[in-house]
Amino acid sequence: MFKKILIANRGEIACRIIWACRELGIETVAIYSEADSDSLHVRFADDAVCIGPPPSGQSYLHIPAVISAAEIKNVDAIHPGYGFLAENAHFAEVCEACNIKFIGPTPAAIRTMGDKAQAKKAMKEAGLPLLPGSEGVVETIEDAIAIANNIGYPVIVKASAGGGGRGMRIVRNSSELSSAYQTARHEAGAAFNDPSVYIEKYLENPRHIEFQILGDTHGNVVHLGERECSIQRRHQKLIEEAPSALLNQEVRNRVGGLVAKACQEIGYVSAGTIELLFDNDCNFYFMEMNTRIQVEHPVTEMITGIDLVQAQIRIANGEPLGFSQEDVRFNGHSIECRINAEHPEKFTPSPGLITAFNLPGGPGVRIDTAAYLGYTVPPNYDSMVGKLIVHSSSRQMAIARMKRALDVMIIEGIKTTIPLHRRIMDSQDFISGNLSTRFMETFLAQQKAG
Ligand code: MV4
Repeated sequence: MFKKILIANRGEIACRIIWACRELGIETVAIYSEADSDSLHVRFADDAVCIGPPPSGQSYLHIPAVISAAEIKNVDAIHPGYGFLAENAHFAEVCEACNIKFIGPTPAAIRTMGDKAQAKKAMKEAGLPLLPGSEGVVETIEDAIAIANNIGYPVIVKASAGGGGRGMRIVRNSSELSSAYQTARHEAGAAFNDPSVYIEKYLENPRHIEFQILGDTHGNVVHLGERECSIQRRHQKLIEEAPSALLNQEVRNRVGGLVAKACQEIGYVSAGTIELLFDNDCNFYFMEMNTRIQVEHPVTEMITGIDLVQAQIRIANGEPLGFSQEDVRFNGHSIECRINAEHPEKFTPSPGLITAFNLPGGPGVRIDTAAYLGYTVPPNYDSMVGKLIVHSSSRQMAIARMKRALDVMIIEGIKTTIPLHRRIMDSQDFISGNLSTRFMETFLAQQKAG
């Protein structure tokens, strides 16, 4: 097994990876920016290296600084967490070239899935259904018009180098297509240095449901069921749960089996997520594949009992999964609320000093956070300060557990999403499982109307 791992991240996920390493008997090295010297990941790691000033481009994203820290501390492997360098194929290659194991998939898999048009082609060949749309990138406006007319409106234009909702344009009729196509290309070129876009049929009220998979270096792939991620705002997820209220065991086994087979076919290694859109009739379509551990991974851990971060580390070490699909059992229901330091109405960041702090506990409550009383949330990074995760026997009981946990959760001095989560737990649409990617839009409009 690895002796020492460098964690190329910060915040709650850096702490989460340290916990996994500690249980496996692996030494940890934290890296941190000058804004993070008081962070818990620095305190809890066995060793820590300051790698640069607060802006992430000069610290957590600065490959020479990260690799230098790894070389100086003589680590065997690097865990990238999520965000930052987690889906940077070049970084994974640099690790390999330096004889440091990158804890994640191959650079080739990261590169393919990072190009969303290419990812769709690969997954179509591997057997996953796609929405009607362009086969790959749309090179000219004439092609765009022909494709849109062929599949019918509404359509959506997406940046191939984008993902997660960045660089998308919904087009409701042919008169809007030309300008949407041009704007999307322009935005993609500016944001990703790649103007490539593709087109697909736009689904009005889909659910965003994603399947967790694990693949090892011996060709074994299993799925760990789905996460319902429809509750999002500005493409930022707010609440995730497992399982989805939409899927029964037959659909779960069928779709999960298809997804695992596709990942096995492409030779996928490590933890990965297949993002699907579902309509209410359980028709589903492949959208994107994420090649990292995700923020919402705990809800899957809670219902399967499988430690996903430890699994990533064992897989990177060349170990076989050690269990098969039949061994994976789904138990109860789990919900995660993302606690962000942000203004409740404007959803703008609210960094600053935490002046009062109380975390819930008790049966079935899990907190993944790097925040504490007296901690100052820096303005330089993502506004998520922690995650509240609950597990119980049923969805209804999980909601009750989340409510009682939120009731005693106190984070003061900064504005957080805690009050918003309390209100969502009381909403009739949430309670009845009536979810779609439009949920937050409807919910916020209802709140405004009183
Ligand atoms: C879609 C879609 C409907 N139809 N694609 C958003 C995140 C990114 N992964 C892709 N996303 C979507 N893709 C088709 N063909 C709906 C979404 C979507 C969304 C779109 C507009 C505004 C808010 C949204 C929230 C979630 C998902």
